[in-house]
Amino acid sequence: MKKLIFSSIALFAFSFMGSAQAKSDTLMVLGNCGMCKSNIETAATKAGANSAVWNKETKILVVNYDETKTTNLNIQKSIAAAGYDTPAIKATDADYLKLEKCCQYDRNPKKEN
Ligand SMILES: [Cu+2]
Repeated sequence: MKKLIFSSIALFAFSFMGSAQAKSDTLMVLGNCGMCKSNIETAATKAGANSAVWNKETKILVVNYDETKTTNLNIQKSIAAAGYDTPAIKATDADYLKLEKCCQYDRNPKKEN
């Protein structure tokens, strides 16, 4: 019985430690449609996010991740590689052009190139 109590305390402490590393961030990511939503969310989870929810109307992506497993920047890199500009990383033109026509969102019209 003592052993059982001890292991449940250990388990509790362990899960508490785990949650201390959980992080939630919001990122502005431009996109158009439901396909963009799945592209963006898939890219974020591929980079190690535990969950990713992008809102088509607000263009806000909410990611939850474990800081011991991935980083905000990692997630942004993955999203940029999928063709979407993020606050820290701009997608390359080549990656942007790989998007379906309907997904080629209006990029900053003042971009220089
Ligand atoms: Cu789209």
